[in-house]
Amino acid sequence: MAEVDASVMVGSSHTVEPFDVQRIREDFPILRQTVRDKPLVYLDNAATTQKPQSVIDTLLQYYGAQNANIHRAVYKLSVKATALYEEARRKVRAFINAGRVEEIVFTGGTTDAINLVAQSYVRPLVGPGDEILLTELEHHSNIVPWQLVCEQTGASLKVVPINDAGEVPLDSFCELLSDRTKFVAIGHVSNALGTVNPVAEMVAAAHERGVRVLVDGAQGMPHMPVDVADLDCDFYAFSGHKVFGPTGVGALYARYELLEKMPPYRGGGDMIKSVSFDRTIYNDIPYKFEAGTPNIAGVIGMGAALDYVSAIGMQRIANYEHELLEHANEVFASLSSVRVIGTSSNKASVMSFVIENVHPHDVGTIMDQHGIAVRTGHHCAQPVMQRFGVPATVRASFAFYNTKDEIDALASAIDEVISVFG
Ligand code: C6P
Repeated sequence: MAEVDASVMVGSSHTVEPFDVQRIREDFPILRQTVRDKPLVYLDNAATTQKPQSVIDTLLQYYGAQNANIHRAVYKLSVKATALYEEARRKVRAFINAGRVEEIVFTGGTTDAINLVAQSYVRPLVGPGDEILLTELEHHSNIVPWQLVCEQTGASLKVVPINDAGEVPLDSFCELLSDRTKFVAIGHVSNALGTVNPVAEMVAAAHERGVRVLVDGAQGMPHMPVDVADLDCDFYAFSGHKVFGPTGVGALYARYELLEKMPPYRGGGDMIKSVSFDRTIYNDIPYKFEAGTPNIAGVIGMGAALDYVSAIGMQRIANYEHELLEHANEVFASLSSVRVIGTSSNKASVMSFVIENVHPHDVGTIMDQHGIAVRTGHHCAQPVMQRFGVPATVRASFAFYNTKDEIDALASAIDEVISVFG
């Protein structure tokens, strides 16, 4: 199993070691490959992140030596698999500083977690005349579940507009909070633009009116320390695959007292204490919300991923990524015909851009010729594209294993695009 450099193992607040990105890259086997005889430059981290060897080894170890169903049997293998699964829950709790382990529900990812809250908490809460408040920055996963609730209940959506920098001004948010607002759902970090929302302030403003808040943390978790106690949010949703773990798994943090009162979202095995045709008694939280055999390997692998980034230190990751973003800002400033979309001063490491008279998909194809992986399209955030009057952008999203050289390679490829189409 690849080990993290001893200098990296030191906690973020104690270390004086420089961020050794070359050493860190060695932990990610996929980064060693070439694409069209060029080194892979993977800049699509907002879509999904690559996996360190320790996560890959954890999955191999699980399927090779530990696989059994959980919570169901007394034999040794099942007891072991159950222990590993529950250990991962404790890791998630500690990672986001939730108060209790019962507040962590494993889900299929962010989308699944948001749908759980929409159907189990918000649907019974709202009716005609009530409003659910979102922002114009949201990913479709934090829009469509609320539209479904509105169709089901007669409630309506209110949307806080973004400004030209791609930010949600706090005063605009506060203006739209009203007596009709029954729930708020906001993204921590925009996947399309990288904007970091002032989530703690937004939560505080909503709480002043007694309104509960869900934070879509899909893009927050990979880039910065997340402390749900500091944010004071009521729900926080994230995906394992965006934090260097497996796909198809994630978690929902929800306040204990809310989870206790919420009805189950799905019925099936493991979410019950007893079943008869007359009466079913549901299991305790969080199991009440984990019907059926879960993604056991995925959960355990996600725990290994959180161990990996914790060993580096989330604050060190945030600092290094900020350096990358500053470098990208400098490099992009010298590129003609490029319009960066999303220019907030508080951004995670995302560069979304368009090149004059060139369709983003053509840009993506030329990038691919250089071994550079970027996402082109609407990024599942069509309202953001509509706001800026573009059908699509090119999005380069950086992780802590990316380098300034890779950003320079991106800039050279952009230069080539401009000369080819110019
Ligand atoms: N964004 C992107 O390329 P899932 O698919 O459930 O793991 O995550 C959904 C999701 C929810 N919220 C935000 C802010 C997101 O960025 C995403 C996933 C990917 O930007 C795939 S569309």
